[in-house]
Amino acid sequence: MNTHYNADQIEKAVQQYWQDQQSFAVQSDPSREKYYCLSMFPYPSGKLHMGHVRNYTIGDVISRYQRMLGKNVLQPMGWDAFGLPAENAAVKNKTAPAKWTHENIRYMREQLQALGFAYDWNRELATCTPEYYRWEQWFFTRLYEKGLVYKKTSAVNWCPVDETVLANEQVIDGCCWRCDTAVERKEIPQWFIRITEYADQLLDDLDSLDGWPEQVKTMQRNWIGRSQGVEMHFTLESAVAGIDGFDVYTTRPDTLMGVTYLSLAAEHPISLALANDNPELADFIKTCKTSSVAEADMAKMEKRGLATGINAIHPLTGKPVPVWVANYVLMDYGSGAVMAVPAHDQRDWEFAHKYNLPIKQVIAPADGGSVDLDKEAYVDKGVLVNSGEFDDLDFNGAFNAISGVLEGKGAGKVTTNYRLRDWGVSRQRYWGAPIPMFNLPEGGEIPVPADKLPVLLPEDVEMDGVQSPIKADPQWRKEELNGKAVERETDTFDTFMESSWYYARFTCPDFTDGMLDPEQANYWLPVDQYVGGIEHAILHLLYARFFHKLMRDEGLLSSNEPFKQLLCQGMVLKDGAKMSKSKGNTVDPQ
Ligand code: ANZ
Repeated sequence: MNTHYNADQIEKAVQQYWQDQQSFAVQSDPSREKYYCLSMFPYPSGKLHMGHVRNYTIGDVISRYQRMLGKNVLQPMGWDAFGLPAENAAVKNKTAPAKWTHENIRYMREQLQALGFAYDWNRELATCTPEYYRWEQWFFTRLYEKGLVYKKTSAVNWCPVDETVLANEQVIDGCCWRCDTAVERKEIPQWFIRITEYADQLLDDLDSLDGWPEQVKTMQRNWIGRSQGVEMHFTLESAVAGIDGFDVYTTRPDTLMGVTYLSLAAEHPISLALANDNPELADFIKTCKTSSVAEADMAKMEKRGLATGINAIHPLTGKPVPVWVANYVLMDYGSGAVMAVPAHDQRDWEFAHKYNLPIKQVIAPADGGSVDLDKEAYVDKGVLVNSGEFDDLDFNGAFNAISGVLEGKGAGKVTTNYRLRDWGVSRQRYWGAPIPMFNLPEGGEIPVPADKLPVLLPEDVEMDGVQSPIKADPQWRKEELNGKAVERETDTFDTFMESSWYYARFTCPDFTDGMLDPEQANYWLPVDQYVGGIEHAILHLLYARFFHKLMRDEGLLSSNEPFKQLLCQGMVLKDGAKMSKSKGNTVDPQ
């Protein structure tokens, strides 16, 4: 007998045996207890790195353990195959993104096989294949028919020199990565899915996920950000272009007596109307547009504003309050306008200092302590002062009393608001699933009928590095419907679309009669153990939970949540930084 473990010989032989015996191929079997173990599938970037190896080893150990307990264990593997890196690599290496992607898949599959993971390779799928994305397209048209999909103009990063839309990661210090031109904000029509319709369910069902880390649930709760507040109406002293007033949304109605000015978003209809005969304001609105839409940039940008010269009437005191336009007010949150309380909101405090606006304290610490408003805003809840009949009330008392008075006057109502925005799924990139919509010559659009699906993405293309090949080709968009000329949508889906339902498709990857085979889906789902990186704690997991509920409501499966247990592995670091292909610091297991 050999005294040394000869990995090359032994592992090859054993792996060959597993392959011949189909050791890890599984079938649903209602007489046996099932166990579905899933590790997040990789983006086929070229080669595996040690981060993958760690992640997949954890999932493999769990799967083998459950198998030894006698369970019917499903452990599949596949490829999250659409995305921007393929386009960049294609330009650099003068090849087509499809070819590059398939070559990477071939290489990485060999690596995974050499590692000997117990996958059911018969279920392998790649999201860039029409067999996969056709069902995503079909599902989108179903959502459209249910009113869960809509089109809206929304801001993108725009490079005026390349005349192209840039992804957030293509904006470097506010400039285009390719030509270094300052990036502008541009409003273009884009498709959205109404995830906000499911906000309450997505929030409430977190309570049922006992097998999830508390930290991840907290991150999801904060991202959804349900808040109780008051929407109240401020009437303008004199109407602007027929608009007689506007609503503000506040979570702090207790501070209403401390309002010293009001702020509108640059894109607010009143701001736009006023700009028509106010060139200074028109200029200011324009500069607000030339900043990137990335959330991180929004948070740290300098607060700037401009007085409009008009006043609104305070709903309780009847006194005039000046109206400003400010760059830190977001048009798509609440109502795009805020009541500014510089004594108790830090952003308003900074703004008021900069522009010499009055700061009026209306909240004092409940314990009788003092506050120093020359240093910063006092943002905690406390008891009311300088607020007339409301003095001495605490937060809850004041919330109820003030919202009650406003409701009585018809000037406000208690509302629930979410930080969560609807999901913008349009991308102006090539390497993604085409959005299955026909644009009509007379305006408007209709979903691509089921018998014309899939809308195929051409794979044999040349990338010029600027325009998406399907946007550059006027022929591609041409199509006929019932003898009428229509145009195909040339935008593609956000790649989070594909990764939102792959776990379910693994239960029936070859099913051709529908997106899912409910029998298979209901046997295997939910996933018993999901393993992956903490960097997906918010978006991927939220979108997958959302898709699960959408598929449930379409009658494709019957559970409420996709992942029973969640294990977030730590991140494999190299010299203190995350090991990833994009950082160029990977260690290849080879
Ligand atoms: C007055 C006030 C006083 C506020 C105070 C806070 C503290 P959350 O909790 O995240 O929902 N706000 C409302 N709409 C906005 C918009 N479109 N852009 C920027 N800010 C906006 O935040 C709600 C608070 O965010 C609201 O409550 C409003 O400021 C601000 F001492 O109103 B507050």
